[in-house]
Amino acid sequence: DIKGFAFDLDGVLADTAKFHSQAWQQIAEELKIPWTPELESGIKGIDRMSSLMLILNSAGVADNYTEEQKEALAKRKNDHYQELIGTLTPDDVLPGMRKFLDELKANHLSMSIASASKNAPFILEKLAISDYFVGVVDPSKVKEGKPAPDIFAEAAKILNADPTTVIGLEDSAAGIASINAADEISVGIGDKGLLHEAKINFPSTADVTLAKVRSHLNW
Ligand code: B16
Ligand code: MG
Repeated sequence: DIKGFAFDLDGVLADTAKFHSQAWQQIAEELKIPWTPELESGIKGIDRMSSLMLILNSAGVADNYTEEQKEALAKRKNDHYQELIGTLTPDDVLPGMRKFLDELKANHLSMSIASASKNAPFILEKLAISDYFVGVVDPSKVKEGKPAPDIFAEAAKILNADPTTVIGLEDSAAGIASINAADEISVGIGDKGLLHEAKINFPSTADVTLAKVRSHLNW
């Protein structure tokens, strides 16, 4: 039986993936690094410093920067990102998701947040959805980020549920890998080609309903 749901945040509940992308693109432009579709999808789900390394490595220039310079670039990206997410309102919950949260709540299914983002609590506040969740994984307290299982494993602990009874929702390939490695049931939202390792796929957040999840799982 299913006991609860672990939600990714960026790209699943909030339309913040575009802000991460925008803030990183500005850094890439300054560094004269071309922005590619691989970077666009590659930064999804992975932590801040890993995102910077992915961008620098795409141009083979990671060794040109000292640790201090990398820290400064990551901080500058985050400052810009925080300006962008400061504009979020409750209307920025992705289509269908508030309704889905209400459905889960009405069915007494508990929910937690499994985001790689240190900005997650702030975003939940801005969207006015903090109260749906029993807890938020603190990504600075887990050993390894996505695609490692740690973040989703911790999300199941917060739900006080066996991982096999937890459904994880994700928009990134790294996140689906994390859910599968944690032995949870993976739901991919977005490009099926990119998220082919998910157990269930939905083209967009607007397509996700409890009834459809139930029927896919014969639950
Ligand atoms: P921050 P998620 C992830 O959030 C984003 O997808 C990823 O692009 C970002 O680098 C990461 O959070 C860290 O975010 O810089 O705010 O700590 O998709 O796991 O909710
Ligand atoms: Mg995401």
